[in-house]
Amino acid sequence: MLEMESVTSITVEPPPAILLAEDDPATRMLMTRFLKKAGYEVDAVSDGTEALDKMTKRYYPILVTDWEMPGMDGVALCKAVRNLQLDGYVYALLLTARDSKENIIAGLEAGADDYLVKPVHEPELVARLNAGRRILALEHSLRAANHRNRILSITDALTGAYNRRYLMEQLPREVERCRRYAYPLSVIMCDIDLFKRINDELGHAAGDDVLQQFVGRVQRSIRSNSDWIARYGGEEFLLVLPETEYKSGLFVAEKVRAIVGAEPFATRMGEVAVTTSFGVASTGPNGPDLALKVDGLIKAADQCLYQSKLAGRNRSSGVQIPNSMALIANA
Ligand code: GH3
Ligand code: MG
Repeated sequence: MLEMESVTSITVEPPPAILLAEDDPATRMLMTRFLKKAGYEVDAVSDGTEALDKMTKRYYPILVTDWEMPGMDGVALCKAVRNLQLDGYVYALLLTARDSKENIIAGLEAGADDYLVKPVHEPELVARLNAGRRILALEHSLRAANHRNRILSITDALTGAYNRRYLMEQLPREVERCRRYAYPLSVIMCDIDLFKRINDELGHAAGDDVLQQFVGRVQRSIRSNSDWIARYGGEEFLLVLPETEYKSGLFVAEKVRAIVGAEPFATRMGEVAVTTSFGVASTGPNGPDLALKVDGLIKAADQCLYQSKLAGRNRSSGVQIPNSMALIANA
């Protein structure tokens, strides 16, 4: 069960790192002392250009910048920071001796979130940074929620495998990548044998247990950093194996077949023996040609799966799709 993150978690999170840009050495030292005393990790620089350079190399959630500095000033720095693609939001606090309304408006419009009029009053600085941390915590929880939603939207809720939406989004990319780098690609259509009988004899919930455990067994037997499995339909799954040629694809299918068949599955209604049939479709060793589309690859795997079923189930069949375009080009 996923838990919502609480905004109040800022009390337990360590204080975020601060980048301080201040050209006056005495103020820089004083500010660094204030910030460190409040528990922050501080990197201090003396101008806007240096600050911007540091910002591109590391993510600082909080920027405290003086307005007037030689070269790039604080306002230009805020503007530039807003145009960077960073890992998260930067809360920008502008220090200024200019406290006229026009100046404050100009600073906020340039991208500063808040301002502090010099000379800096230490408790006010700490209070304003705490307000900034509340904004950062909100942004953090929003990002985390977006990430969770993305995961949910591409995952099959029952088995934890990727869902069909992800498959149809990601497989064309895999095909394209293998084409560009001339790597082979194999896909394996897997279908649990006589699954309807398991449902009929043990009930739908026990059938669900089998589906879950099937995916678990498959995931434990493939390369976790490159291979992946998606639920294609009810009890049909597609295994995607980048950089895998035909022979290895068949080998993986046989390995998974052995792992599924080796031990019965423990369902809530007792143990049940499960077998699976496989259809492997692979590109040539130098990757897919221009004519090969995802639909063709899946269809080829499906036809091989059908052959496995016809031949008596609990087996693997496969095909290496000929490079038709290469043949034409060579002719
Ligand atoms: P074959 O060996 O030819 O593949 O036979 P089969 O019984 O596995 O194939 P069939 O297509 O006849 O039956 C598939 C069954 O899978 C029917 C359907 O009710 C069941 N099924 C589909 N999705 C789910 C699910 O999420 N949970 C459960 N428990 N069963 C499902
Ligand atoms: Mg089946």
